[in-house]
Amino acid sequence: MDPQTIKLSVAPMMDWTDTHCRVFHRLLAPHARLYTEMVHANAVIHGDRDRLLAMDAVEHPVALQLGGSEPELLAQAARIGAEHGFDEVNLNCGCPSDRVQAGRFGACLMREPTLVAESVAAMVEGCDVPVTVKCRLGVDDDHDWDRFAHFIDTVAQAGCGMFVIHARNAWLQGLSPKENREVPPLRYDWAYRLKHERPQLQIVVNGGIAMQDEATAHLDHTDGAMLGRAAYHDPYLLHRLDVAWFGGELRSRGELLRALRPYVESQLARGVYLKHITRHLLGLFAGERGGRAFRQVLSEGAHKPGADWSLIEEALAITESFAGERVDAA
Ligand code: FMN
Repeated sequence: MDPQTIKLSVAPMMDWTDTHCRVFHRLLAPHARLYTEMVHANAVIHGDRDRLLAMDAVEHPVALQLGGSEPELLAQAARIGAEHGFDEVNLNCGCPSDRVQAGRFGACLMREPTLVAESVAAMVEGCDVPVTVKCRLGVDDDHDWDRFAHFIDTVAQAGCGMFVIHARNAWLQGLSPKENREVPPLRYDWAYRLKHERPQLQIVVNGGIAMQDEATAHLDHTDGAMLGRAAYHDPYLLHRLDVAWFGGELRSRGELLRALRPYVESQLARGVYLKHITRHLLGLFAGERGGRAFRQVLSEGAHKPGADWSLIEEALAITESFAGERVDAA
């Protein structure tokens, strides 16, 4: 995979990284790799593809994340995803929720390297885009480097050249998915060691990255940094990172948001409710003066019938009423 396109990425997040969110993130970060929410292979095959695989042409490079553990189904879903235009298909081996465990996919697959390797081999065979894996370091209290490395090597041999490492364990018992993103300690050094010992693999590190300097420091040891919650709650961080790493002019929040207008209006014309788009914009002024009012105007107004672009202008006007917006990389 082109190393430039994996330096910065936005994590797959259920209920969050839908197509509207990704179009917004693309505007902020023209060079980032974007990921869909996880879609189960069965849903891709039998479900409403127009909805589940909805994607706008501006989103590229964009990866479809699949859940599942049946090689044939995954292969079929990967083929459908690639034919739909996704640039990468990623297999979820990191999600710890009970629902996912019952279906025998997500993080519990870290205990089944052979099955993951068979799945990856089938997906590689079934589609013509790169197949990648997003995983944890291990499950429960399993902190065995050799077991982790064995998982990676087994899956790499099956044709996976890039791994996104959410650098903590998943605890399959006793923690909610939310706690599983916070409680198990982060071990970035495992992702670094993987890259150091297996330089032929592309390694993207993920988990708890919330500051520009921190994200930049990861590039000394890995091929890329993937941001999840911080990108969603403070999307301007994506813009700052994109400009810092790839060059270009830092644009103001207002300018960036106004560039979304043609998209918003085309979606409204198609019958999409404004609230489905504005819910992803709420954090744009996080930490800025007027940020709370911006959030409030958008979240309250977008639910009203007939809400349109003028609501976004109204929210922007509040932020602009505060003396001159800061665009420096604070
Ligand atoms: N990880 C996945 O691999 N697939 C998902 O569908 C997925 N859904 C998520 C939904 C939410 C709301 C959040 C907050 C996280 C989700 N994750 C999912 C985990 C993120 O991709 C990421 O690995 C995790 O949040 C750690 O990164 P962060 O600390 O930068 O947020």
